[in-house]
Amino acid sequence: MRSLRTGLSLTSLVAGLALLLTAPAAHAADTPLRDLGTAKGKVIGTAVTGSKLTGAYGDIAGAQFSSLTPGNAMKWGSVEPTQGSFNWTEADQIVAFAQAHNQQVRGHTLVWHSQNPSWLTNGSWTSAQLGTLLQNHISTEVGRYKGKLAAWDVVNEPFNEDGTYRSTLWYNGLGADYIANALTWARAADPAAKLYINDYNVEGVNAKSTALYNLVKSLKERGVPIDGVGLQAHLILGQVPSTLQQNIQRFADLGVDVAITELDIRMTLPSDSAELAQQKADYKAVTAACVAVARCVNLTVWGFTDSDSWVESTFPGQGAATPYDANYAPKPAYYGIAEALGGTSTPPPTGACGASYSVGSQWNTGFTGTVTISCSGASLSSWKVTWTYGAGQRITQAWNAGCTQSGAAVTCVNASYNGTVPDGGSVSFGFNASWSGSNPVPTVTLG
Ligand code: G2I
Repeated sequence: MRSLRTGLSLTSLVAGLALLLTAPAAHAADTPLRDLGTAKGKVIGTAVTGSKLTGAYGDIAGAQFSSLTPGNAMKWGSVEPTQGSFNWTEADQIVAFAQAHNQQVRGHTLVWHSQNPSWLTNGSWTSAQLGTLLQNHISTEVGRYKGKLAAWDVVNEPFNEDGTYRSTLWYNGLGADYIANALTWARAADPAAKLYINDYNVEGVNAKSTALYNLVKSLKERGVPIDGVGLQAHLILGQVPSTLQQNIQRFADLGVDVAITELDIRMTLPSDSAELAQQKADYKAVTAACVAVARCVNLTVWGFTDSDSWVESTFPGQGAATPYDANYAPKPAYYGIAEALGGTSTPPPTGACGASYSVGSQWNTGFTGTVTISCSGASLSSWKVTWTYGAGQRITQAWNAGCTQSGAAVTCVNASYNGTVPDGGSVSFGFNASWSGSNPVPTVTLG
């Protein structure tokens, strides 16, 4: 398994590297975020969609992160769409992927007001029936993954902005002690999993985070099992709370772990280089706040690529909230995280366009490749990318570009429809090629 991981790391290392004209080799030795995190005692995670865990998405998820959170797959509506009829397919797939890549899994989430099955929300239940349903749900799901998950977001989003309890199926039906009971049932089903309460807008010191603080304090005083708080951190560009580190510290001082569980930082589209630079600073500030507090154990992004983020469909005109763009090129935000974790790599310079080359799937005689042209602080109206193969590889087919090969020299130019690369944007093309013996990654040149 170790050698498998090494192989995947290499592939996605390449996928994640922008070999820019102005700094060609500086990124080749970039250390994956998960390894930078390990050196700081932090687990670095991402939310994932199970069906996407192949190709470049799977390579990056496996190589860069040491923790996975199913974005939707473990929610009640996903696992028990019809009462008594369970679907664990995607959740199991994510757990298996994590095990194969030596990653933790954060279970998300057991008790929430959203994404519940309609049979549950439309039913009319007595308080006793509701309690039994919840206990069985927790026992069944936590029990299924007993010993396999590092943590569970047991209760999600229990508070209103003013710190009062949110009016939900659970609060209305069971009273505030649904939280203590859920934690107790989860502990019984998997004593090894760390049990969290998770919420949003609790990153800084405010009425909501103070309500969470008071709840955790009283749960601990009562001996209710609570191991951590999750600060979701769905943030807006330029608005990292100034009290973030102080807030993390006050929870740590209560004797619980803290995780940044759903970090993303959204901006007004289309993104430009100034926004991307601010986003880098914001990601760096959040990561640094976690690094500064020993009990901040996990920093998880809510999707690592802009192609797998909830933001654009939820906030019209907003997006680009994650550390990789939609073509899997690392954005300045990626380097913000890396730098706060002590990474020494030089991020792509601003005011430049560059091209990166990555190998996607590879079989015994062939492989699929992707080249991404990205611009930051500059733009293009047409492009040409060239490289020289060092081991006899031959392009057999290309799409979204016109490619020719003469001897070892490959030249690819834009198609009629994708010559424009805007500031802060990127364009990708793909190809199939043959190889034998070895398949080293060539240095690509844009120009
Ligand atoms: O809303 C952002 C997050 C806030 N904190 C709790 C998280 O669990 C929540 O995640 C999001 C998922 O990232 C979205 O993917 O939760 C949303 C639902 O509240 C998820 O959106 C749903 C869509 O609403 C459904 O239409 C869709 O079928 O995703 C489903 C699966 O793709």
